[in-house]
Amino acid sequence: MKNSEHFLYPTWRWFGPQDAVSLAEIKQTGAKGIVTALHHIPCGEVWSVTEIQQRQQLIEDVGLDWTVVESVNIHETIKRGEPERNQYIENYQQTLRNLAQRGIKLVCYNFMPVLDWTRTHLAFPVEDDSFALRYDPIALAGFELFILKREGAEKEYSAEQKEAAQAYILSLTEQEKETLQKTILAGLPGTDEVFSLDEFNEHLERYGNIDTTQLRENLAYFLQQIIPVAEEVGIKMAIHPDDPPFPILGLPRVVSTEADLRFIVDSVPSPSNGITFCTGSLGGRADNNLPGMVQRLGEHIHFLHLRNVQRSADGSFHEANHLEGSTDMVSVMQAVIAEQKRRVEIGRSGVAIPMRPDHGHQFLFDANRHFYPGYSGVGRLRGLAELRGLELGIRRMLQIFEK
Ligand code: CS2
Ligand code: MN
Repeated sequence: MKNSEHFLYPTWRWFGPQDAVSLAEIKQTGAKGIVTALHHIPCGEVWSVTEIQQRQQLIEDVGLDWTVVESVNIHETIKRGEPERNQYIENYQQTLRNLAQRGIKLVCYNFMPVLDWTRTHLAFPVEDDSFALRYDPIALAGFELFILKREGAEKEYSAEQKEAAQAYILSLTEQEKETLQKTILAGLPGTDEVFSLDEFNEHLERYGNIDTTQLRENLAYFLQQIIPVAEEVGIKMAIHPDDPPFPILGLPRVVSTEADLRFIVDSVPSPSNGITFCTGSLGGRADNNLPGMVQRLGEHIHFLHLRNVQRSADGSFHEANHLEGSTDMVSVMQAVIAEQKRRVEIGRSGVAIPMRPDHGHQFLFDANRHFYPGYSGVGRLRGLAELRGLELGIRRMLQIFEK
């Protein structure tokens, strides 16, 4: 095996032909693989072999490959455990079979109710005058209590928190309030759709009876139906953690901690039942020890999202540069390389784990184009370059497959 085959496989998320970064440009970033999905197909429908093949062809035409599907999204009826879920699970199984037929064998997904990742600010200026994504619990509480007016929310906050949230909302102009609402209620990555307050409230109502235990059961049910099919066709499933990694807006979360991830991999033990290790999402909690989690859960990691967050004492965090912030990226990378070494030693496949820089700041020329939040060009280019440099440096120091 050539040593280069041991390196992490550099990938880049691309949202399809309408993405502001073209495939030809991605080719120049150092990425070799593309992470994408058929974002135009409504959640829950089967992805046909023809559609998959067409998208794959676009990618292969420029000399890249479609390495990871992120994501085949999970229909809300599956998350809520409703009778209609069985049809949607069948569709999901069929999509997996169709992907496998085209040789696409790695599928990322998440199990967050209603919303994907959630932030309160999309253009938070950081020290170097670039812009980052930010999560501020006071702003979220302000939205929840005084704009959304979610029933029962007031019981979840202390008097002090309510006061701070109210003061925050009162300090905003009408336009700033609207921006906050739009930011929190943004739909799935790869769309510009935003839920209205009514739509969102309707979604929340449907989760009225679903607590953490129930959501976890619904995830286990999904895995029991999906993993055997994935295993049969050689697909590896990789669950993405919650972002932020704690319950928000009254919605339960079950993929936030080491114990959650352990429950998931143990619920249906299989090489096909794995993890997307997203340091940015998991890093939103101070009690997640990320290098330790890589050491202990390493064998289940099929896909890496590397990015950093800077947590503050008030519970807020913003996305820091990839090698800065609260997560010790050097230790994470060291733990990842140790896991790769272990795979080589036991003769296991999947050594070149696909890795992407996940989000990036808006830097330099990024202001000239419309990117989906977090998915800037220069910002991610910098992240990928830094991460690959870090990887090479650690390999050289430890003399692990570096030449
Ligand atoms: C992203 C994910 O925020 C992130 O870390 O990588 O939100 C991703 O868009 C999906 O949630 C994965 O299913
Ligand atoms: Mn991620």
